[in-house]
Amino acid sequence: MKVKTACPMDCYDGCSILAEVDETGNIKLDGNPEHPITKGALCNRGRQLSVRRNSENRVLHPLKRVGDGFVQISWEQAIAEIAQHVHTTLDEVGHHGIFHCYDWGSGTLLKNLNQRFFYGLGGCTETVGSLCWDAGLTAQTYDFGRANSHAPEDTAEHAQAIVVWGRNVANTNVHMTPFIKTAQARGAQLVVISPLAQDLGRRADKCIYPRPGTDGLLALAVLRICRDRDWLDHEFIREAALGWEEIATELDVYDPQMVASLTDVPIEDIYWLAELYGRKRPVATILGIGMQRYAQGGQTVRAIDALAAATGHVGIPGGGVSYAQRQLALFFDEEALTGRSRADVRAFERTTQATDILSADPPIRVVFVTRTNPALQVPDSALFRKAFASIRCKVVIDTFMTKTAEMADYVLPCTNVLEEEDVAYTTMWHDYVSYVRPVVEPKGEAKPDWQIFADLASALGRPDIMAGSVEAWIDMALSKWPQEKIEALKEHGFVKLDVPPVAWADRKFATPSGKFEFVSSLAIADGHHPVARIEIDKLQRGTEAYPYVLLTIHPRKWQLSQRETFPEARKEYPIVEIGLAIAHEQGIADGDVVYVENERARIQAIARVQAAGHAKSVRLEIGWSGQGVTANDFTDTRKADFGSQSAQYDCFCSIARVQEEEPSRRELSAIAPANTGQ
Ligand SMILES: Nc1nc2c(c(=O)[nH]1)N[C@H]1C(S)=C(S)[C@@H](COP(=O)(O)OP(=O)(O)OC[C@H]3O[C@@H](n4cnc5c(=O)[nH]c(N)nc54)[C@H](O)[C@@H]3O)O[C@H]1N2
Ligand SMILES: Nc1nc2c(c(=O)[nH]1)N[C@H]1C(S)=C(S)[C@@H](COP(=O)(O)OP(=O)(O)OC[C@H]3O[C@@H](n4cnc5c(=O)[nH]c(N)nc54)[C@H](O)[C@@H]3O)O[C@H]1N2
Ligand SMILES: [Mo]
Repeated sequence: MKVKTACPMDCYDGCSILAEVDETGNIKLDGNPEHPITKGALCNRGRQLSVRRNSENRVLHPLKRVGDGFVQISWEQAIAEIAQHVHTTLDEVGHHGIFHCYDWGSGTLLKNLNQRFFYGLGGCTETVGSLCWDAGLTAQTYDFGRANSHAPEDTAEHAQAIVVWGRNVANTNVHMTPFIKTAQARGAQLVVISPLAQDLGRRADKCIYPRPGTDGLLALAVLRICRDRDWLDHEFIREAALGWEEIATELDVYDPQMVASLTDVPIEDIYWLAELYGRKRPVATILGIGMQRYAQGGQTVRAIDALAAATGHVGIPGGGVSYAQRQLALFFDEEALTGRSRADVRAFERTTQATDILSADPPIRVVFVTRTNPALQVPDSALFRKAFASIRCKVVIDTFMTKTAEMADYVLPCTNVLEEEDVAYTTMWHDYVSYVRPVVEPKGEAKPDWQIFADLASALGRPDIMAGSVEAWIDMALSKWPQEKIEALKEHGFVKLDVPPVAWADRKFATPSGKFEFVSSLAIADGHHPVARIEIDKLQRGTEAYPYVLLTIHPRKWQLSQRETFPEARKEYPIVEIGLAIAHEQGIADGDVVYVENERARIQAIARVQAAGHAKSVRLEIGWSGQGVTANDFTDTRKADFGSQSAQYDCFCSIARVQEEEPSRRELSAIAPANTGQ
C-alpha cells in the first residue's frame, strides 16, 4: 500500500510523496501525481530521504563522548545526565546559560515543540536571524508590507516575460521549470540573471551575468532608463504607491554607462532589460536568495521591487516580484506550540553566534543543536567550531554523525521524516501544505525531537511542559482551520491554502500607508535610506591578493551539508568552477588542480573552466568539508544591510595552479572529477 507523505526540506518545492515499502524493507519514494505543483516528480534530494532512512551510517543509539571517541549509552542514562547538566546550568547561571542552536533542517510543524521545551523552563538563549533569506524578506516588508508570491500557475498562464533573478531554478526549485515551459510555449520570454551560468539559461532568450553583488545598480539603471523614456505606469504610481518623486530624483546617479562598467553587464543588455520592463506586459520577476547575500542585499531587492512597481507589473496577473510565500505563516498558530510570548529569550544572531557564545554573560553552559549543522553552515565556521568547543556540555540531535555532532558530548538519534507524523508547511514558493505520515518504524532507538524533549522535561520534574499528543498538537496549530480542511489534508495528503494567486491584486498593501512604498516608513524607522539606494563606495571588491569572487553555492544533487549518502560528495578535493578570465589570467586548464585561498583558508581543488558566466567568479558547493577545513572557513561573518542576514557571498579568493612537480598533483591525478554543473 502506498502511503502519502511529504518532503520536509527547507526548499521552495515542498513535494508531496508516495511511499511504498516492499518485503525486504526497501522504501520506494515517488512524487504524488495528484499534487498540482510537484506533479509526481521528486528530486534527487527527495529520493534520498529513503536512502538516508536506511543508511548504515545513521546514528541509531544515544552516544556519549569518552576521550576522543563515543560510546553507546542507554536513553535513560543520556536523558538523566543531560537533565543534570540543564539543572546545574539553571542553578548556576539561569536559563540564558542554555543555548538552543537551531535552524530549518526540517520544516514541519511539530519541530516548533523543540522551542516549547526551552520556553517552558522560562526561556533560553536561541538563534535568530538568517543565513538564508532575511535581507530580502525585510526589503519586501518595507515595500509591500510582506513577501507575497504569485501562484506558479499564474506565472505560467499570464506572464509575457519571466525574469529569473538570482534563483537557481534548475537546481533549487526544479518544479518551477514546467511552469516556465508552459509560459514559453505561449510565447513568453525568459531572462536569467545570475553571475554563474545556470542550466535554465539554456532555455532563456537572454542570460545576463552581472558581477556578483551589483544587481541593485543594474535595477536602478534600468529604472532610470524607464523614467527617461517615460515607460512608467503613472496610474499605479499615483493611485497605489507612495514616494515616486523621491526615488525618481535620485536615479540620476545611476548612469547606464557607469553601471555597465561596475556590473560588467554590456550596456546594450541594460537597455534591452529596460525595454523589457518598460514595454512588455506583464513581466513576472522571480527572485531568488542569491542576490541578497551581500552587503547591500536588502537595498538590491528594494531596487528590483521599485523597478517592477514603477513599470506597472505589481498587482496584475502574470506580474509580481515573487520572492517568498510568507502568507502561509498566517494559517498556523506557532505560538500555541511554542509559547514564545511568555518566554525570556536571549537572542544570538545565526551569523554572529560564535562571537556571542565567546562573550556571553551569563555564559553558555549547555547547548542543544537541532535541525542544523553549524560547524559547516555558519560563516567563518572555524570561529564557530572554536566557540562551540568552549561550551561545557554539547548535545546534538541528528540522524547522522555530522561535523557538529563529531564535536558533541552527547549525540541523540532522532527520527527521519519517513518515521514521523507531522505537517510539512514551510514551502518558500507555493501555497500547498502536506501531511507527513509514518511510512516505517523508527530505526534503532531513534525518537522524534519532541519525544526527546518530553523525556527531558519529565526527567527535570516538569512533564507538564511537553504534555500532549501529536494529534492534539496538530489541532492546536491548525485551530483556525475548519474541520473539513484538516480532514482533507489527512485524506489527500495535501491541501491548498486560501492564498490569492495574484499578490496585491486589490492594491491594499500591508505597509503602514497601505500603498506600495517607494519611500518606506519602516525602512526610515530602522535607520535606512528612505528609498532604494545602492552606494557605490560600499560595493565589496576583492584585493590584489584575492581578486576573485568566491560564491559558495547550494549543491545541485543534495541539500546543503546533507551529503552522507552520496559517495561522490565526500571527496577530499572538491570541484571549483572558475570563469574564463580567471583561467586565462592564471593559465589554468579544465581539470587542473588549483589552490583556492583567502585570508582564512586554503584548499586544493579541481578546476572546471566555465565558458559562460561572470568571468571572474568562482563557484564552490557549500556543505563541503575536507583537508581540515570547510567551505565556510572562507566566508566571514559580515552581514547584509537589512534584517539579520549573512552576507556570505561577499567573499574573495585567489586561484592558482598547483605546479606539476608538487606531489599532491600526482596523488590527485587518480581522481576522476564528477562534473557537478551549476
Ligand atoms: N538542490 C538543492 N536545492 C535546494 C537547496 C540545496 O542545498 N540543494 N537548498 C534550499 C535552500 S535552504 C534554499 S535557501 C534555496 C536557495 O535557492 P536559490 O534561491 O537558488 O539560492 P542560492 O542557491 O543561494 O542561489 C544561488 C543563485 O544565485 C546566483 N547569484 C549569486 N550571487 C548573485 C548576484 O549577485 N546576483 C544574481 N543575480 N544572482 C546571484 C547564483 O549564480 C546562483 O545561481 O534552495 C533550496 N533548494
Ligand atoms: N557559504 C554559505 N553558507 C550557507 C549558505 C550558502 O549558500 N553559502 N546557505 C545558507 C542557507 S540558505 C541555509 S538555509 C543554511 C542551512 O544550514 P543548516 O541548517 O545547517 O542545513 P543543513 O546543512 O541542511 O543541515 C541540517 C541538519 O539538520 C538535520 N535534520 C534534518 N531533519 C531534522 C530533524 O527533524 N530533527 C533534527 N534534530 N535534525 C534534523 C540534518 O540531518 C542536517 O544535519 O545554510 C546557510 N549557509
Ligand atoms: Mo536556505
